[in-house]
Order: sequence, then C-alpha cells, then structure tokens
Amino acid sequence: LAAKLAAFRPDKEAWMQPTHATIPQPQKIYLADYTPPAYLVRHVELTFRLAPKATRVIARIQFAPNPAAHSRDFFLHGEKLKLIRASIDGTPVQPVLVDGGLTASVPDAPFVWESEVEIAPIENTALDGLYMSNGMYCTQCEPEGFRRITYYPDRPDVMAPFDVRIESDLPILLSNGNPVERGAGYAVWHDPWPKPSYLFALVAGDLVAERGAFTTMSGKDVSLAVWTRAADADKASFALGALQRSMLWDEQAYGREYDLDVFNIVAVSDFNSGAMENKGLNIFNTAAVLASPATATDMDFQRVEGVIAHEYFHNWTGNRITCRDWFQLSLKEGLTVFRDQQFTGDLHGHAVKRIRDVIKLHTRQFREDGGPLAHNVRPESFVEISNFYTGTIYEKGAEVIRMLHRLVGPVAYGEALDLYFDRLDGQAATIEDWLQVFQDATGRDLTQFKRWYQQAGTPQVSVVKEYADGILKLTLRQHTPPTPGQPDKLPLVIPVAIGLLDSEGREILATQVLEFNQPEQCFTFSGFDDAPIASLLRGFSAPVILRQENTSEELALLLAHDTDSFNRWDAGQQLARRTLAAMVIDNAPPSSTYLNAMQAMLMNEALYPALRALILSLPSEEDTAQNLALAGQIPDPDAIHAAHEALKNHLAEHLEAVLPGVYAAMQVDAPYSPEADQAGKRALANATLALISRTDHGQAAEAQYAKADNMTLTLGALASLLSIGRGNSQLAAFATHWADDKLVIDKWFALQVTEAAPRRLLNMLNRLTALDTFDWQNPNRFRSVLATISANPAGFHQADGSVYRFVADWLIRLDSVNPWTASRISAAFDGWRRYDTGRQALMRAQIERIAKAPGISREMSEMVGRMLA
Ligand code: 0A1
Ligand code: ZN
Repeated sequence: LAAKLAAFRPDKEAWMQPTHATIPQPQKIYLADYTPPAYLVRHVELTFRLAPKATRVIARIQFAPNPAAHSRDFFLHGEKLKLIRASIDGTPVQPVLVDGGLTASVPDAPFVWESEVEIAPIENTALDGLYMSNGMYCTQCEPEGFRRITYYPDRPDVMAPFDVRIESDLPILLSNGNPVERGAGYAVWHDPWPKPSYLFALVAGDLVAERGAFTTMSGKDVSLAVWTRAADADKASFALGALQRSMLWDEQAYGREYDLDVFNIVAVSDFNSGAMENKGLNIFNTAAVLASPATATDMDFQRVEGVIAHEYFHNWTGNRITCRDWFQLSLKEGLTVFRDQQFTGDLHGHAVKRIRDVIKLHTRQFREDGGPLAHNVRPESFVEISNFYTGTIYEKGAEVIRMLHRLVGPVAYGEALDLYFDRLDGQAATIEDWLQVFQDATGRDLTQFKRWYQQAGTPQVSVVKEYADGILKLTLRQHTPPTPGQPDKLPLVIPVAIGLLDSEGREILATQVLEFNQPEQCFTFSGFDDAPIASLLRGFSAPVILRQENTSEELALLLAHDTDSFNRWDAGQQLARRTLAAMVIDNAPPSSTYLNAMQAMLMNEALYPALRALILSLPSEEDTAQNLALAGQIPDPDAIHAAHEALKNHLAEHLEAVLPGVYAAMQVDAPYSPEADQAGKRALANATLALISRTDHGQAAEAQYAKADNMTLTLGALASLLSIGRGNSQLAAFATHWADDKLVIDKWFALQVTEAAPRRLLNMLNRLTALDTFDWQNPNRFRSVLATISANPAGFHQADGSVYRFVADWLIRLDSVNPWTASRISAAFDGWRRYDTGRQALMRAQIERIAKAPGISREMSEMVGRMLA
C-alpha cells in the first residue's frame, strides 16, 4: 500500500525538476477513479492542548469497515504532523508513515484508533489547518486542512459526530455543535450531526460577542453570537441582523430550520477566502463580517449580508447534505450561491441584484471559461482541489441551477428541493443524485441538461430575425468553442426568456421561455401589424454570449421601454460596447445614439437610482477586451483605456447641464442606513460625481469628501479625485485618520492601484509595497495591492512587461508561505494568449519563471502548468 500511495502522491522532487521543453505537471486525481472509503468513522473525540509552538492533538476515533468498500487498506491523511504515539484498541502501534499520511494494519472489525500529534499553529503561514491570527487560534479545514491537525480519512464522504475538548487559558474557547461544559482552562463541545472533517472548526482567543437570539419555526430557541476583537465590537451588529434575516428566510423560502442550540460566527483578520461554513461555528474574514457606516461602503454592507447568508444556507446545502468527493463541489457551492442570490433579491430587489451578479459572471467566469483555465462545473480531474474554488464552480454552478429553476418553474423547483432534503439528508451526494431528484420530482428527462455540468466554455448563441406577413421568425444557433481537453461540444438545453415590444415600446408579448436545445432551431410568433422588437434572454436566462444584429435604435428603444429591467441595462451595455469598439478600432467619435440614450435614461425619474447608476456605468475595460477578442481583434489595452477615458469625457460634456441636478437630487438627509433606497441614491450620486469631476476639476468631489459622514461617499469622492489626478491631500488625511483600521487601509491601498494612471502604476506599486503597513503575509493586504492590479488592465499590460514581472516576483514570494492565495492571484495571467505577440512573450516568460521557481507549490505549479498547456 505504501508504494501505491507514493505513486498516488508522488515525491515532490519528481515533478519539480524543470525540463527544457515542457513544465512538468504534478499528478492528477480523476473523478472516474472514485472508490468508497475502506473504513467509516462512527465517532470522533478530539482533545486540544493549545500552545503556539507545540499544540498537542489527541484523537480517539471509532472506525468500522465499510461494507461498500472495494478494499481493506487503512490509510489516514496527515501533513506536517509530528506523531507522538498511536494505538489501536489500546495497544500501541507503529504506523508506516508515507507521503501524505500513514498506514497501519488494523482488525477486520470495528476498532478504536488513538493518536497524539504535535503541531505548531504559530508557524502555519498557509492559514490552512490550525493557525494563529492576531493572537487567536483558528482553523480552516476546507478542503484538505484537517489533515494538518490530526491523522484522519480527510475526505468528505467520511462523516461522523464529534466531541471536542479544548484546553487553554484563553477566555473564549469554541468548537462545532453545542457547548457541553466549561471549566477553568477548558471547554467541551458536542456536535451530534455527522459531518466531514472539512467542517471541523476550533477558535480560541480573547474575543467579545455581539449576542442575539432566534426562535425557529418549531419554537426552538437558538443563541447567536458574532465574535470579534474588542476593538471591532462596534462593527458586529449588522452581521448579527443579517444572520437573523437569513435564518428566517431559509425557513420561509425553503422550509429549512436550524438544528443546534447555538450559532457562532467569528471574525478573523488573516483568512484566505471570504468565510467558511463550519457546522455551528462559521469563521469569517473580517472583511466579510465587520461593517459600520463610517468604515464600510454600501457594497460592503451588501457583501456582508450576502456572505452571512451564504454560509448560513450551507447548513443545509453543504453540511446536512455534503459532497461525496471534491469533484462535486458545485453541488454545494452552486446551489448555495443560487440561494444567497435569491435571498438578496428578495430583500433588496431582484433586478439590481441580477445585474450585479451578471457583471461578476461576465468579468470573472466568462473570462475563465474562455481561457486556459476553463473547466467543467463538475471537473473530471484536478491536481489540487484548492484551485477549483472558481467562478465556474460558484457562479456558473448557480446559473445552471437558475436555469433548472426557470425550466421546471418555481413550484416544481420547490418540490424537487423538498425531495432533495428528504432523500439525501445526512449523506454525501453527487451531481447525479441532485439531477435524479429533479427527474423524479418533475418527470423531466435531464440527460441533455446534464451537459451543463460536463462541458466547459461559454456557449455562443446567434440570432437571425426575419419578419414577413405578420410573422416573426427567429433562428437561433448555438456553438460552444473548444476548451482545454474538449475540442467538440454537444448542443445544450438553453432556456431563452423572450418578450416582444412594438415600435412604440409597448410590450406585445409578455415573457415566455423558449427551450432551445438543438444546434439550430426556429421559433415563430405571429399576429403582428408591424415588425416587433425582440427582447431576448430576459433576466439573463442562460449563461451564454448572445450575438444579435439589432440596430442601435432598437437598443435605444429597449433601454427606454423594456419591461425587463435587466434587459434595459443590457441594452445600454450593448450600446456602450458598440461605441467603445468603434472608438478603439476605427477611432470613431462616440455614437450620439448612446449619448442621447444616456441623457434620457438619466433624466427618467421613473427609473430608480440604483438602476440608473448601473446603466450609466460603462462596461469594464476587461469586458471591452473580451468583446474585442470575441470579434477577432487583438485587444490593445492602451487603446481600450484611452477609449474608456474619452467616452467618459464625452459623457461628462454631453450631460454637463443635467448632471448637477441629478447629483443634487441624490443627496440623502436621513441618518445613514445601508438599505437599498439610500444606497441607490448614493450609487447614483457617486456615478454622477465621477462625471462631474471631469469638468469641474474636482470641486464637487472635494466638497463631498469634506462633508461625507459615511465610507460610501468618502470613497466615492476620493475615487473621483484620484481619477482626475488630484486628491493627494485627501489621500494623506485618509491614511492618518484610519491608520488603526486594517480594513479601511486595505481600501486605501486598493483605490490607489485601481485609479493609478497606467504609466505610473509600477511606481505606485513599488511605493505601496515598500510601506511598513504593507503586511504582505496578510491575505487581505496582499490582495488589496496584487489582486487589484487586474482592475487596472492598461497598467497591468504595460508594454515593457514591467508590471508582469512585478506581479510574478510577488507571487513567487507569497507562494512560499501561502500557496492558496498566491495561486489564485496567478490567474491574472490567464488571458495571455489574447494579446499581441510582444505582450504574449513577456507574460509567458513570467509564467514560466514562476513555474521554474525553486520550491514552487503544487497549487501554483498546477495553475501555471494549465496556463501554459
Ligand atoms: N466553503 C467556503 C469556501 C472556502 C474555501 C476555502 C477556504 O479556505 C481556504 C475558505 C472558504 C464558501 O463557499 O464560503
Ligand atoms: Zn460556499
């Protein structure tokens, strides 16, 4: 067995050796190779004696042979553990230590395994397993961190109840489940719900609680607490309220009730991701939980509420029903993202939420799907699962469920979900189980629909419209471009929501859903006096790229009149895209249709401010680059940036007479609230201020900065000033004022990177990273500079390659201490093949340099290998 395992996870050196021709790839794991665990775990008992350099973990685990297993090989994962002792049924044993864990000979009957290991949380810079942040102990075990805590079958299909005893003098000692006992220097917790090891959590520290309560639908009282450092105690109440709203919504919308006596949330400064759904003890990045009007923007408030909801909803979709293996990750993530999107839409309005989600999908997921990192919603192989916490698994996974919801309708969706929870509660499930539930509940054959999980790449849908004799004929064609390892694609089931408008903009056909499932398919509509205007893909009913030949006048009409708010926004974006493309390619002046449409839209008080703000915002420079690449052009980042700047200047001049009036109407007198009404006004105030600043030399922005009493207006003013090359004194004052607030200083770093003039970016980066406050081992701080560079594409793509080199240097440095965060940011290079040969060569050289850097992690090695393949 030891030999088999060594082959499975080969010696690091073997794949690290650089070769001349290709970059060696570490060993892959395949979905097709899944086998059930040899042993199941009936119960886990853990004792932690906490000490920064030498924590002892004593594990007592009841194993039983799995009747469904194919083998009796006993293997426990373990990494960076110092084994002190081990025993089986009380008899000391000497296990065989192999790469990635240990093996031992065990009885062919239930037995008790005991081990004691030593670990050093203070030295854990990867923030994976048990680590320390700001003097507190905390854990991150998803996906494979538990093996850094103790020897265990660290795979999600091994589920067990846990009892945990924590020994430490720290005042607050938390783990999963319900509290059992608290004494001097120790606490005991019991989690009755069988869970996989990735949901294990422990926290110990000097923390204070914002406390609350919730009574569940069956009348059970639950104690809630949001734990923070004392200095952050004033920023926890919003999260607590968000938790209560989430608990209520999950009961009302999904009939899901909470199942423990307590629910704890802890804020941690050093965290690789947003937050983690550990059973009964969610651990959060401070950035995703702390919020106060003075320090958090409206978008931060919304993010906090959304992430709290997301983690809470995982209690059913992820924890009660978990994943059989990590290939099924989207089973919990896609569904939970869809649920948190529904929640936010229900609370704050669906249209704006949908637009924001689609912007994120366009920039993050479409880009991924169109490049070397494209993968299925359910991948079939990987080297490191940690590289698959992606836009595809999360956002595209949610889109797939949204399509299912639309195809079967909300009632059948509800019935299918009830069946899902009934049938699979307590189990580790697969995408097949999920689809089977829908087949059984609705009678619908989902064989073709399943391809959404099995085919990567963004489908392109083209539309040809013909009108004659009162009949409108739409011919739809679908095509999904090749992606790595998948040259040929099969047709998908694409729900196309459509409505029709007459030439006055009146709706003459309310939304219908076309099921488009052939390579080419015609749909006809009849009974018209005049050619109708089609509003296609309403609400973005499928994650596809729609290519239609509508005129600018048709788009302007849709923007002015469509009953579907999403498509009003989308019509505006399409107009902007066209104008930008013409400006970049032909040096054309901006289209007056676009400028006039923006003016009419801005003045339309029937449109709520948040929507107006979104329509007024240009697509990102990344979006323009994608759009040009799709049209067969090589995107020139400098030309794109220049066109965006020029269009903003044109907008500012064209709208000069009306902007101050709109800006004035968006001022809020009432005390700050993050609610949608006020937030929408601030969004439009900031969007108009950005344009006003281009003609008033920053006067209005300086005034807004001076009197702002909340972070949304402060940052909006500062961004406007920086974007016109001013704001230095405000920037300095901001840094002094907020010196003690890390999350606010993260914003200070990020803003300077986003707003830097492209040619000055490298200087700016050098200056920022030389500051004492650039604590690069803190993921939030590192991201505030390094991950933000992608938001300044013309800066990133400086033609001399200097910024590429800068990014690569930092990635190599971070990779040696924190592979998770480093490897995710490396995706900044994934678009390298889109660019001119000069930039391609420069980027490629940096990717190769990372690949060959001594001691590079498996995570990073896989990423760069895929980018170069
Ligand atoms: N399940 C979490 C995602 C997550 C993954 C890894 C982490 O640490 C490295 C943390 C969180 C979620 O979807 O929120
Ligand atoms: Zn999640």
